[in-house]
Amino acid sequence: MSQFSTPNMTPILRADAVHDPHRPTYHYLPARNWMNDPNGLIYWQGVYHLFYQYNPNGAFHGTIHWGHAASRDLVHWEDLPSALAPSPHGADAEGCYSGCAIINKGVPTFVYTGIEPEVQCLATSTDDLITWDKLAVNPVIAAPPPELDVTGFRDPFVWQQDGMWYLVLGSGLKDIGGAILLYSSSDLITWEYRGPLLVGQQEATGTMWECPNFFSLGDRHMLIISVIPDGNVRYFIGEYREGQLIPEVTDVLDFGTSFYAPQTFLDAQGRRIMFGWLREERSRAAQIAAGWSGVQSLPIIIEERAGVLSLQPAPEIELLRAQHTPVDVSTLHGGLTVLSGIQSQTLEILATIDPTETGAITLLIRRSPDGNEETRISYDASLQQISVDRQRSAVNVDSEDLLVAPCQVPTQGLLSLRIFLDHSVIEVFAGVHAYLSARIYPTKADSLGLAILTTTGIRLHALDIWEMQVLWAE
Ligand code: DQQ
Repeated sequence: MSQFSTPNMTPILRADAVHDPHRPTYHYLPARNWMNDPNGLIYWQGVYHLFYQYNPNGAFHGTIHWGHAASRDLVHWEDLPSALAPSPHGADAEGCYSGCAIINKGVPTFVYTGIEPEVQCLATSTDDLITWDKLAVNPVIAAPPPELDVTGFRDPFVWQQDGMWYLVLGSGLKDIGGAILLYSSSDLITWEYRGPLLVGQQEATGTMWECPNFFSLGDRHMLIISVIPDGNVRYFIGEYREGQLIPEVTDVLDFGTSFYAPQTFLDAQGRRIMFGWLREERSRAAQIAAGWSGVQSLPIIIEERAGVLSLQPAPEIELLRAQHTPVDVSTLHGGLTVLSGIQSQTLEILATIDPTETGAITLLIRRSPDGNEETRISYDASLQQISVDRQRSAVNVDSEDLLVAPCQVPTQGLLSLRIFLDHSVIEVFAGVHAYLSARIYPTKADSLGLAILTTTGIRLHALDIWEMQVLWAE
C-alpha cells in the first residue's frame, strides 16, 4: 500500500531486477533504466523527496525525465511516477536537465534546465509533489548574458535571502575556465544577472562547472561543483561578499571515481544533506544488458565541526543494520584473519581505531575463497591515508587502479573507518571528512567473503560488522 501516491496510481514493481549480483539493494535506484543526477531534493510536510535524472527508455542517457521517490526516513524509499517529461515543442523538448526544488509562497516549485539550447524553466505542483505543471512563461532565463562566451549554462540552484530569490548556474567562460553565474529575482520569473560568483582557471579546475550548490556553512559559504572534463566533484569554502565567493579552501570532495553531480538540501532539523550520483564503472553495453544504470549515494550530512568540514553518513542508515558481528579485536595480532562466518555483499564495517602514527588495517571484501578476487580497503596511519585497491576486484579485468584519500590522524579521540558495501557499490568514510566511493563488479558467485589484515602498530579499539537489510523484496 503506497504511503505517498494517490489511490488510483499503478504501483511500480521491481520484480524484474532479481538475480543481478551487481544491483545494489540498500542504496536507492529506480526499478529499471538509467538514472543520473539527484534533482529537486526537498523535505516537505514530513517527507523526503528525491527526484533524479531518468531515462524511461533504457539504461543509457537520453530522453531525460525527472524520476521521483519519497521517504519518511531517508533510507526506505517508495517509487513514484516521473515528475517531469520533455514537452514536445517546449523549452525542454530535448530533455529536462538538472535543477532544484523550492517552496515559493507555499507552492512547491522546480527550477530546472531545458535543453537545446540550455535555458531555465519553472514547474509547480499543487498535489504534494506528484504532478507538475510547467509555466507558460518558460523559459524564464532564455539565454546566457550576451557579454559572456559560455561553455555551458545549466543546473540552477536557488535560495531565498532577505525577500529576494538568488540562483546560481553552472557555466564556463571560453578559454578561461569553469564559472558559476549569479542571478537574482523578486518573483522567480524575471531574473537579473548579477555577475560571476566564482571563475576558475581551466588548467587547474576545468572548463565547465556543472551542478552548483551554494549555501552557508558555519560563518563561511560553501560552493560544490562538478567538474568537466575531470569528472570529479570539488568544493570551495570562503567568504560570500557582494555577490562573489572569496575562496579560502578548495579541494576534491570525493576521492573516488564514481560520485558525481551531488545535490544538497536542508531538512526540518536544519541538517545539510547531500546525495550524489554513483556512476557505473562498467561498459555501456554491460549497463544496457543489465537494464539499469546509476545509483544514489547514501545520504551524507555536511557540517562544519570546529572549523573543519565534516562529511558523515546520515544516522538513519543505522536503521538498515541487520545481523551484527562484533569482532574480538584482541584476537587480531597482525596477519590475515578470515571471518568465515560472514558471506555477504551488503555490509557495513565500522573500525574504531586509536590514533597512532604507525600500522595499517585492511578489510578484504567481496573475497573469493581462494583470494583470487577481492577488493582491499585500507587505513594506513603512517601514510595518513585511506585507499581502495581494485586491482583484483574482478578477475577478468586487469586494473592498476588504486584510489587514495588523505586521512589525518586525529589529535584527540578515536578515528572511525566506516565502509559500506552494497553489491557493486563501495562508500568509505574515514575520520572527519575523508569520503571515497567506488564501483566494483566481481565475477565469481562465491566472492562473498571478508577478511582482515592488520600490521604492527595499529591499535583497534573496536570492529563491528553488520549485514544490511534488503530494501526491496524484489
Ligand atoms: N547531468 C545533467 C545536466 C548536468 C549533468 C544531464 C551532470 O543537467 O549538467 O542529465 O551529470
